[in-house]
Amino acid sequence: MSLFTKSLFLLNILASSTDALPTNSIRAAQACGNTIEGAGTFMKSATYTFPGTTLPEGLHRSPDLIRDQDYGAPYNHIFEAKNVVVKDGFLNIIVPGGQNPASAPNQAISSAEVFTTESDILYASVRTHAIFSTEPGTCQSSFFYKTDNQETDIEYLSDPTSQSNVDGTADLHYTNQAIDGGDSTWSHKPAPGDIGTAVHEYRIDWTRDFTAFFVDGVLQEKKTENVPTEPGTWLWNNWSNGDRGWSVGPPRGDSVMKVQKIEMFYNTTGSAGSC
Ligand SMILES: *[C@@H]1O[C@H](CO)[C@@H](O)[C@H](O)[C@H]1NC(C)=O
Ligand SMILES: CC(=O)N[C@H]1CO[C@H](CO)[C@@H](O)[C@@H]1O
Repeated sequence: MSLFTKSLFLLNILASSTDALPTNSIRAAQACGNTIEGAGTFMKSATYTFPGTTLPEGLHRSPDLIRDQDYGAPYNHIFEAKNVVVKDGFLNIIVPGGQNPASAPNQAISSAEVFTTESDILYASVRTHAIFSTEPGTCQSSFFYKTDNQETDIEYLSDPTSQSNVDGTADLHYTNQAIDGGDSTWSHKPAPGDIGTAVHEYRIDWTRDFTAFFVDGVLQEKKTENVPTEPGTWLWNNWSNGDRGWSVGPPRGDSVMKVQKIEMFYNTTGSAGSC
């Protein structure tokens, strides 16, 4: 997928507006749908928590080998089921430390990804309550994906020396990938100081007109360009391919993205008549 679009981000940094958006208050359990202030009404919802040791129904582990080397990265990466572990109330999305990808099968860094069974999401408000790993050398994210040209992301680049962390600190990156092969709409902001120890809520609101990115209900960015228009899937992942322009890595120690809860309010192409 669009790794090297991302490496090119440095070349086309775009300023983005930060218009005030109302809060994250939700009028739930109405006759029909849930209304999110500023975003509109969503007909469907799902809440995922992680008691026990199995993934809740509705979420799956990805099995894919991603051939980043085709685009010039030092290594490939592979999403492996063993790196998705439900334990102690968290969904752990792991890139194991101490890997030697040069001698690994396919020169791939073992990584992890979870995706929704629902593959027909068209506009949503998705809130991920998580602790990100500050172990340098991965990209950890919550994102919507249909194709490389229909994608919106919140991503944490844990290595402060990534060329995309242009201010030298590990930032949160907010992106709508380019819908037309042109420039993506990308910006980044400082992450919470305790991103590696405390649960925060990372949220994307996606409507026909904009994407808006929030941390703990506070608007970080709102983007009206390159807003995806096609239905697709929501995903959470953690990966590394050694690219100094983006993920850097592989991480020395274990990188564990810990998700405590996911709340999704969304429409699908067919949800209009669902109540
Ligand atoms: C979701 O679907 C409902 C029913 O069609 C519609 O009224 C609403 O505007 C949609 N929400 C968004 C954010 O597009
Ligand atoms: C949000 C994000 O960066 N997601 C990436 C996860 O990994 C896939 C496969 O490498 C990329 O295509 C996504 O862009």
